[in-house]
Amino acid sequence: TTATTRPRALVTGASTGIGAATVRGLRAAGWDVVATARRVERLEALAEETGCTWIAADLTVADDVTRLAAAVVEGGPLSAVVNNAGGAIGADPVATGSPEDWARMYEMNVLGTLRVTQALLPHLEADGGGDVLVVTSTAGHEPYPGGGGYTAAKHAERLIPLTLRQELVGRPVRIIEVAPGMVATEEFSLNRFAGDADRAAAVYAGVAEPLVADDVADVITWTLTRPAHVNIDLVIVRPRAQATSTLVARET
Ligand code: 8X3
Repeated sequence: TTATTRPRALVTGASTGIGAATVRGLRAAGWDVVATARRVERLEALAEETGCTWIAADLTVADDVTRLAAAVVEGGPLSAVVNNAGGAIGADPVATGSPEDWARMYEMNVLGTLRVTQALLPHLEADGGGDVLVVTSTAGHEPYPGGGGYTAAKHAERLIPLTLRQELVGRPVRIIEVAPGMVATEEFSLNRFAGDADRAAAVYAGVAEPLVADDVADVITWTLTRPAHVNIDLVIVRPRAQATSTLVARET
């Protein structure tokens, strides 16, 4: 890599929410960005809007990740992988949560990040190094009632950056975790509650000002644009109205 090469990132979960905002943020900061998600129409619209490129992939399918990684490598040097794809299913207590839901959340959040990271690490280390960023959650730091399978998956997911940072110490790779709390995005809570708009809206009801996707994208862009010797290990970011997963100030 020469000093004049533009940095280039892969952003997963780019069709909406924090992922789409991160594509916009990095593009605004002058990066080349490859966006990936399952929904082609969303990726096409984002490419039209931001000038990013895109590759459709389902990160729960190993062959898709292999194909994605090959196309990313083909496209040139890579400065960062932003592992943002993930999500929650339901808010059942441990006593009644479905093992299938727990497995799906593990697949999406943990194994998706693992596959993408494994596939692209060698390429990140080439050409002077690069960054692995994982968007986890405050759910990866504190359990809460009804968090069950999601908090379990997010705790497991954050073991990927925590372990990698030890395994790769001294190598030209920065390992960054960004853990957002309450972020009002278009789809996170809607997906969690299987399209139940009332339940999704209740998550943010009365909260003075939840974070929005751009707030988190801004943090992500900041961590990636520090000088190469500066590794931002972890940023926990919540709205001012939130102290913990369950202690949230609401206007009633
Ligand atoms: C989302 C934060 O509190 O809904 O990752 O688990 S929370």
